[in-house]
Amino acid sequence: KNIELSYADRAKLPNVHPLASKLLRTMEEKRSNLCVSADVTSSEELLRLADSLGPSVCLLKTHVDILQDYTAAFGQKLQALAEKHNFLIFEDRKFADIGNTVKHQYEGGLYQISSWSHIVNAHAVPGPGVVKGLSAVGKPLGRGCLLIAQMSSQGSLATGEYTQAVLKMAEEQSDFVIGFICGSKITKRPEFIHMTPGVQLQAGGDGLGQQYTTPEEVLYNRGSDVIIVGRGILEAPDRLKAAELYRKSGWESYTKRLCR
Ligand code: S5P
Repeated sequence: KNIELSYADRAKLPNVHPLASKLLRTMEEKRSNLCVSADVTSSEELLRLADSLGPSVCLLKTHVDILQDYTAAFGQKLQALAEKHNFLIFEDRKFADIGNTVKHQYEGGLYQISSWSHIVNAHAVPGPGVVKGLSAVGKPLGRGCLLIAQMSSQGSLATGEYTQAVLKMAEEQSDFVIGFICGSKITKRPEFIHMTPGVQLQAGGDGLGQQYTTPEEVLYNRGSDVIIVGRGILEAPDRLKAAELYRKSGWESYTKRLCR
């Protein structure tokens, strides 16, 4: 009666993107649907964080443009840690311009994001050209993209018909789009991966519009696949202990969903 596929089953689907497949396999192997949002401003600290939390996560999310001390070696160092601990890197750049501009922003500039980040994300506001531009750079490198279908912040305009249009855009470029940033599952197509930010062990907010829901609510009730957790872990007295708490909570919610 249960038609819910496991991460491992989904990794083997004939039409799954190779990078999505890799992520799903990693999630199964590490029993982790946790993406840590490493929102710190020192690259040394970020790299230490990646080394210590690496074993607990399937994915590590960065905001490279908040680093005070970025150097060109950063990408290589983070990649080495990703290999050491078997996680993927997701630069949360939220591209949102015409294809030609995002192509340059993705490949060039100071950060050369495409050279070190397996996954990036984009707003769908500009139309399909934003994905075409990113794809021109990322596809030959085996990279993948998430489209922002919904946001966790209060008053977000990404709802309803907009979310549906994002889904359609993803379906039309599924050779590069591997999933979504969203609050809940938006498509039954099991090849797409749903990732949800705004997660803490206790529901609430941050005073600047962020809204938090729990791992269980996100993974069990709302059918998402990956929880993205920043301050819930970063502001904990013991970050590793907190990360393991989120990993276990996330994994339990997922296995409970499979047995439903
Ligand atoms: O809708 C969104 C999309 C993203 S990618 N809401 C979000 O909060 N994010 C990102 O997730 C945000 O930029 C931040 O890096 C992280 C959430 O961090 P936290 O500290 O609130 O858990």
